[in-house]
Amino acid sequence: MAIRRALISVSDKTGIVEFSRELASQGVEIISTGGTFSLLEKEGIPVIGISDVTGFPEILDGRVKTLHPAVHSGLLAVRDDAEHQKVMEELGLSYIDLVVVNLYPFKQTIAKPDVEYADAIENIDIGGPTMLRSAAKNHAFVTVVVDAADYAAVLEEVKAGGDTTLETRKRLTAKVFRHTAAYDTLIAEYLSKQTGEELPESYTVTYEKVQDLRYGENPHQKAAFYSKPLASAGNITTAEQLHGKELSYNNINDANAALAIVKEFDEPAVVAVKHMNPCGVGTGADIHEAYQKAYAADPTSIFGGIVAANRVIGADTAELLGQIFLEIIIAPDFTPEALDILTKKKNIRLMKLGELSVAAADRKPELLVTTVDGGMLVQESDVRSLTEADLQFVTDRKPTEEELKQLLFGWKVVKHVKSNAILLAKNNMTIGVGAGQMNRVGAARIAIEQAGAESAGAVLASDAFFPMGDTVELAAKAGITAIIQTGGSIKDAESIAAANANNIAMVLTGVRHFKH
Ligand code: 93A
Repeated sequence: MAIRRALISVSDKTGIVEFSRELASQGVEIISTGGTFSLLEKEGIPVIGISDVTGFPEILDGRVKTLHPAVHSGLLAVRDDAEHQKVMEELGLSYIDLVVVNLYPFKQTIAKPDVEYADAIENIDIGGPTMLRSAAKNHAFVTVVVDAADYAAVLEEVKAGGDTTLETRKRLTAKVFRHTAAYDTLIAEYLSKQTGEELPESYTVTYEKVQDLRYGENPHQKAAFYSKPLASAGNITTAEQLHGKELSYNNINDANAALAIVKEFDEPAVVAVKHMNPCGVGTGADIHEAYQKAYAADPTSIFGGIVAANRVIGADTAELLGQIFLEIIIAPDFTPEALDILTKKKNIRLMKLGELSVAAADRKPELLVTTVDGGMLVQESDVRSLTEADLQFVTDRKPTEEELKQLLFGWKVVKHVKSNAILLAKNNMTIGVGAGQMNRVGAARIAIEQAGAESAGAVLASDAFFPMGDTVELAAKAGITAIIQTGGSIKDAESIAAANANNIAMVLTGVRHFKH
């Protein structure tokens, strides 16, 4: 078989003139719709108007152009079926062997900040997907192209043999259904948002590939990076890279973890992350002070880490940041002087986040997806924040004002530490982080050991309740003066008694922050 007739109807006209000209020169007859027809005709390419095929005008503002049996029988007829051949002949219908369609720009339309609902609706393509589906279903005979990136390969095959190979048509068909599925999913997601039907009740979200990654967590694992089409600003998916090598899988994951922590704070804050856990977090009167604390928290682990800040980075902080090896610095922005300093370092990646306009307490949960073999788990992200009013004071001694401040600081960070998590804080910085242990007292040991002499007078935060009094005893020995924990264990009384015996002020949150 050979490709004799093509129907070309594209919204995105990139590359279409060259492709059509080449097809025409191969003797392919071209049929086209309104805008595409005008363009091809203007360029001197022989082209037949769709109305000449359907015997019907393009009507209703173009809503009905190609939705006609003359088009769809031309696409769907089984070429080697005698009955089909007979019907086509009797009704004077012609075969269409190639369809080149890309759809109304629904995504680009809803991405406009001031998009009108009616405009979004008008950009739901009906005729385009219908043609794509007809052609794709009949790929035994028909070639269907939805992506300009495939023009060259199709042309090459047509030039070589007059037709595409079945293998190519199968590949293009799968692509069509991926494309129309994503197109419809985006419409569903947009409409669900308009009616307030939020995820995860109706899981329809589709992701778009941002890029293939060099590899995954390890070099032998293939990987790619996807983003949600309606992702809000201020995320790793929307951040702009100003300098440095391409981000790796681990970079993206770690930067995302660092951002989640820094967004907990409305005051200037800096977070250093290593392997998804915070190794140093500090807040201060300005970002410079916050960075000095995040660094001092653990000057060893920050090396090769990822630093996130919630304020613009200036020259003074850039000087300090430039003194150690960091994989990434991500911040709302960098001053020109800071950029001058940091771009001198070849191996650092600089990411501009844009303004973090949402206050920590007002953040809406995002959707978290974890796959399991054969399925997936979907949950809201943990954006619960806490104020003093939520706390239950359970010991003889109430925390001092300073202890309370440090307890709330520690609580914001411990939420982001892999469970079981114990974190020590003092002077608005983390001084010891025990992450990912199978028992709580083990996590406490790690945090206390890391803090060393600093643990005297520090506070302790635990991501969940204490099943025993042993962690409290350990804390008391290290000189810790206040503890924040979930509460609700049957052994609460034991922990509270241990705290009272050691003059420790303990507060319960009633909220748990497991992170497994
Ligand atoms: O309005 S439609 O849903 N109805 C149709 O019958 C139809 N036929 C093609 N949209 C339709 N198209 C779309 O028009 C194509 O998918 C393509 O995106 C666009 C090309 O229009 P024009 O050639 O007029 O620029």
